[in-house]
Amino acid sequence: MSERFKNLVMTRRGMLGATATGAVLAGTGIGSTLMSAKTAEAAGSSVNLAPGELDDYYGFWSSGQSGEMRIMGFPSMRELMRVPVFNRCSATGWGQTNESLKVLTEGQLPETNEFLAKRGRKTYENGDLHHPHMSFTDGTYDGRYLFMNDKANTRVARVRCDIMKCDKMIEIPNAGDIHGLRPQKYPRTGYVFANGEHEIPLVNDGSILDSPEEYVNIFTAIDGDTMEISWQVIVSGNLDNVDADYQGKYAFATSYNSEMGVNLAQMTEALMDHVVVFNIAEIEAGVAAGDYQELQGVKVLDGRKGKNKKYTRYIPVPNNPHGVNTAPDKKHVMINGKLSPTVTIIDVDKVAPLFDADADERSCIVGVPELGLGPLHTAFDGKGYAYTTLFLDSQIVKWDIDKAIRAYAGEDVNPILHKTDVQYQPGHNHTSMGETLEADGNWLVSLNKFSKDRFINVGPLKPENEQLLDITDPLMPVVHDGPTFAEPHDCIIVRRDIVNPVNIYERDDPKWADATAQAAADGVDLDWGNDELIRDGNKVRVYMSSVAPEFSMEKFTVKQGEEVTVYITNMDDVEDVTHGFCLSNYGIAMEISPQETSSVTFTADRPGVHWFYCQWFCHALHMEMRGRMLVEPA
Ligand code: CUK
Ligand code: CUA
Ligand code: CA
Repeated sequence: MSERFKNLVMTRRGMLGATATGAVLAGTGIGSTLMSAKTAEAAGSSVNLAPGELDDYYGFWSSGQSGEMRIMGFPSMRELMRVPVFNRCSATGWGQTNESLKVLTEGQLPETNEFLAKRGRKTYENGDLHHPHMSFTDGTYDGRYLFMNDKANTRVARVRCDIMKCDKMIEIPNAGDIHGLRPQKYPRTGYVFANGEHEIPLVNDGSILDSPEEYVNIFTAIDGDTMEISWQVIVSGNLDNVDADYQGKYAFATSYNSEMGVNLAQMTEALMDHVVVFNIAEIEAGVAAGDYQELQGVKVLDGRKGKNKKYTRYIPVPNNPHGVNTAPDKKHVMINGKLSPTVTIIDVDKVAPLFDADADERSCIVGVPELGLGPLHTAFDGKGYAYTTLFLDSQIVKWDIDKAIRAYAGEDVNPILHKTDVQYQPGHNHTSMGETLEADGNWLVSLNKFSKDRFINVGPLKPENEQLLDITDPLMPVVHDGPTFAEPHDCIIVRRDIVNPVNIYERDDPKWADATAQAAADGVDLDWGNDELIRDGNKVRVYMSSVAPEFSMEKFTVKQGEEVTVYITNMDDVEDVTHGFCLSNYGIAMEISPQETSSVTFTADRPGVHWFYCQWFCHALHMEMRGRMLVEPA
């Protein structure tokens, strides 16, 4: 693009942005059209990276009902990778390889295994991934793991940041549909907190429907290192979102259904719902003292209202609240009001007294700024400002935390600094490093639920729209629109020096430990890539390797009805030379990245010659990289 044309485009974009926010600007007295155009241009230079330029941040994106996690380059908003987690993946074989099936099934509940087996399946085939969050050490990201929830099938998964693959997944017993998820920020993760959103009978055996008083919701603490459940707490009301403090003392969870209603009218009946505060030290003491019942192998404590004030407290807030966000000032927790146009500010230092017998639960509230319609989530810049999404107003509102607190104390100050229109109906927003002590105040992304007219029409199903705002500018101009497929809810933006994935697998990666052990038992050393076909009763194990552009085996023969496992080791130790194994008309395909071993098991029930070919373009002779499986009829 020529300089002249670039300036023209930028100026026009800046002008449009200024027009869109014109009404809001008029009220604040900040800025002008000229200033907006100028900053959009300046910001544009770092958003629109030139070919070959690298991003400053990694973005880790949820994909909602697509079930995968996505890696974005940020701020360019280029989608870099899709990491299959709760979904199936045709490219990588996630959900099909033995290595992925182990991850997907080892944490499944016995009753789930039984239920799925009746449908001829080993694991769920869908997921709904809402909240990806990185492990913390001392209040900031440490680059070890990413944790994420599956609302659809009540699961929590972990992704290893060194290889960017899911290595653990557990189904949470007793709870109904995990929604909110956040790791402990201090001293480290530690616990991963997970909210059961949908209330169910405590023993959900089909004998109870219309006795909602026997329904419960469950808060779960998972050990992020082992991915085992540490404890659960029964609560009153449901649980929506959660966040942890920077002291390592509490977790805070919103409840929009404190009514324990089972339909819309009942769930929105009360003007006040609540935030549940979990006292981690007291809960740990309760576990140590044996104050729990054991349900499906988990220690479950009773933290319902009025039952045991040591474990939980219930802070009344308006009204069907949604997001919970702890500010990097280490002190304030924002509760986003959703049906109330307010955010409720909790002071963490005022929470301890709530656990005294007759304390007023609202005494920890130090501000309730009225921000606009439909506040859902709040992000931070580390400079004392907060940025809240207004779903109904389709705006991001920037406000001053200190002024909001002073206004609540009676001073005549307006905490609202600016509102930027977004297109349209934002859910989560997120700032660069914004949920850590290293919040840097550079960028904000608004994850908008509707794109409407922002892109050329693709039919009745529209993409969502993610917009990038430059928050170094007081006018917060929108500097980029990006369509995404169903349906990122949440994301985190992590400085790139924190994330250091490998380029090539280490041969002793635990991912394929089972394959290594089986090979050793069969006298095969996978590291040397030797070919072998082992017949073991009705089972056949085929070991081969790949070096571009050839599989080490040109052909192999099995009999109809035999259970065949193909193990392939990619002997290439060259960066970016991934091979695949696709077995035609068998519905089988998998990824084998440099120095990786992958395996897949299937029944050879279809006679004939079946080509297997490499489906990852790896070499000038990639098309020739193929071999034959002969299945002899029984
Ligand atoms: S939730 Cu979707 S907009 Cu699942 Cu974090 Cu708020
Ligand atoms: Cu190997 Cu394509
Ligand atoms: Ca409610």
